[in-house]
Amino acid sequence: MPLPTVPYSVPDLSAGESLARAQAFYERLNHRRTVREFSARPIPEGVLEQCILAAGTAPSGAHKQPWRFVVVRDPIVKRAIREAAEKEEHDNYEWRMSEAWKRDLEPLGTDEHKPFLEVAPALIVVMALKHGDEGPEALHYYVQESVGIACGLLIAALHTAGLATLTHTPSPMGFLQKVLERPAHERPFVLLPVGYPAKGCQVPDLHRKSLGELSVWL
Ligand code: IYR
Repeated sequence: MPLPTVPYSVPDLSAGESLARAQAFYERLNHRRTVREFSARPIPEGVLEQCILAAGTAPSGAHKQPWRFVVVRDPIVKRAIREAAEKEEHDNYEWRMSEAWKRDLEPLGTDEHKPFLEVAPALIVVMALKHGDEGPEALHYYVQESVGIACGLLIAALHTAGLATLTHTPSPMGFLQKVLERPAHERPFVLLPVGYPAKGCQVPDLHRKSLGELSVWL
């Protein structure tokens, strides 16, 4: 049965207003940087809730909304996550990652130590739902694509709210399911430490692809 429909339109912008908004949005997002040093400054009440609602506006396969956002603020849980993540990352840097991979990461200065997992006031663990909460017969479609889009919106929303994030993908991530006591159909997808950059925080002076490099127009 098709859903009932409701009227829909987009704001009727002039060409100039359209371009101005597109430019302003790009400039705002281009200011975003992944931060690895966080301060303990608390996040204002209600901000994470709004950003998660923004993430939940993402399109998804058959509108199944195959995501859940687990917000961790409890220092004991943050410490458990840090300990487990550092154990996995130790093995990654020690023997699981190729030499080429480690060389590629060198300019970014990452290593197996993840203090941000305890210092950042909140960690958002984005879960991809393999199927609906009702059970395996509640099928989900294009889960990776859908959750990936939701993560992009979440990162953009957090940035817009003046917060910094780090896109952390400890690997393998199975430990998160255990530490967070989540059911088996919730698969950790990405972990975002969220907060404010530490005083004197530095980020690598990296450059983004130009329009010519990142697009093809036919
Ligand atoms: N997961 C490891 C390694 C790592 C991999 C990529 I690709 C990065 O962009 C950064 C780090 C870690 O978190 O250190």
